[in-house]
Amino acid sequence: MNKKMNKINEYVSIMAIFSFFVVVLIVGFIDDVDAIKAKGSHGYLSPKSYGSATNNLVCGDRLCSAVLQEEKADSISREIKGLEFAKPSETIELSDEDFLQLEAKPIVKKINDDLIRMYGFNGQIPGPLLKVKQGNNLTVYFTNNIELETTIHWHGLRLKDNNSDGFPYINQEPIRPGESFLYNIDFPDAGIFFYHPHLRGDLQMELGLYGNILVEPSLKNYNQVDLEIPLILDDIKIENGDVAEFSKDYARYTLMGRFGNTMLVNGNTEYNLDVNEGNIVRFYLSNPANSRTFNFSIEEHQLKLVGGDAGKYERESFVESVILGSSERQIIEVLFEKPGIFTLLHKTPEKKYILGTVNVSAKTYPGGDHSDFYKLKENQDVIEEISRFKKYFSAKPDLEIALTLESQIMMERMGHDNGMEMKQQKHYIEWEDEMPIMNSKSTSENTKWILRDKTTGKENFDINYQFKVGDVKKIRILNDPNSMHPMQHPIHMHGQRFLVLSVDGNTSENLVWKDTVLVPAGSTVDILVDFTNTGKWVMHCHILEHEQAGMITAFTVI
Ligand SMILES: [Cu+2]
Repeated sequence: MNKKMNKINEYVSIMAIFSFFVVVLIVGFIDDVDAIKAKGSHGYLSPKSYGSATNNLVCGDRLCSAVLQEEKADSISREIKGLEFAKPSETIELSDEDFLQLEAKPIVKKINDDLIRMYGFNGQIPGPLLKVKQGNNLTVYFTNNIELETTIHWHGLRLKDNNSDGFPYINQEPIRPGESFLYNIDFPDAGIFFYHPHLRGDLQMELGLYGNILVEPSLKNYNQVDLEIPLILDDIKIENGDVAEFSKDYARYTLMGRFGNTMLVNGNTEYNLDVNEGNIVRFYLSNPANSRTFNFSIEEHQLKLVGGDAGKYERESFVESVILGSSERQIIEVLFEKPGIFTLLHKTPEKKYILGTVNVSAKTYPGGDHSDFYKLKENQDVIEEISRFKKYFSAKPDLEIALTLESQIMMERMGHDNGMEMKQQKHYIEWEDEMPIMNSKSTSENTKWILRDKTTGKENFDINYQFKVGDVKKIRILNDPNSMHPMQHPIHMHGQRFLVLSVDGNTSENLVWKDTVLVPAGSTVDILVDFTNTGKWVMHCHILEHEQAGMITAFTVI
């Protein structure tokens, strides 16, 4: 009898332990379901829902479990002890079929008087300038040695290999700390492009992970110049001697984006370029700032605008300044005719920022004849290529997309004292953070930026457009003037190219192939997309906090 009771007791104990594990498993499953639901509601995978712990895998020189444990803290490490100092950006000239190693790792950088923990590609901010030729191919062996998961996106490159485009879960799995990934990239278009992470870009790009790719045209049809200079215009938000706080779990400043308070040109607060009197310089401008739109000019100099995102304009023109929304590029040529020190400027209707200087030395030897500089060229190759698309220019839009916002905190604060901030200044472009208090309280959890298909009413990742290679589609983008906070959105499309046909009904007279269009607040923009590359791609706002707060969709090209 006792024996039997013992058996029963043993059985009950085993069942109790078994039931306990079943409950644990079910709770775990519910957590996963919540994570999946969270994905759906935001339309974008929050870092919370990314992979779970791994046992004894080694990440770099530590156990992955230790790395993941560290990641559980809400904020990211700010430790600078033992880190190398950021090196200046080097130029790497590459040939066809070359192999390149890139590594992302923590470094320390001095910005004004502050030593700041940042990230760099190959220890550099900006990352190395990759110089390649149009039509070439490159293999990149990338190693992630930062403490967060990451990926690399090759911004503006119409890649043949969709798996190398870098969008997490669509093109590849996130690269965990200590892991590596092989990218296969090619360069069908000439121009200035850049590479950057596509996972928590708001955090990783702010901390220095970006670099330029200069693709030289296969036909030497650029103007003769004395110097070629890439200028990367950025800003960083510094508070109390460090970069303004990040959460590891969600993006902050999601209403207006993270506006910086310190301007950087090629990573420097005091950029200077030395040239000689009579030099012509071709500047390749790009803007990897989280949110800021730049209006770039050079004191006392005209800018010859020659190229945009993905190549040359149909016609060269002289302009006083060029505007670059986040992630846009512009190529300009400047003749420095007289000696002196001239400032590089970012001018808004209300403010003037000095970004750096150009020091022009007096000529000590007879220079060349630069009278050609004032002759503006028409690029027949570009005009002819674009003329093939003319028949679509006046067609009705194939798709209409509205850009708008749902914000809990703006709803809550209407009528409260912070309503003072909501004076509804309707600017075409928001040059500064106009509502800093509300912006600082906004996160990707309480803000939802929306990209909505007007026909189906579907939003963000629920849209799922389908196209075929060879399709040419007119897309009308309407930036809702009545949203809770109308502001500009730089809309970027992966893997394809487009023409900006018109803004508010005003037809563009001088076209250039692009991958990003700045849609001002309240404006309607028509773009004509040339679908050339197969795969699953994304289209999103390049204000990185807007992207994190949902303003992104995917489309498939077969
Ligand atoms: Cu946006």
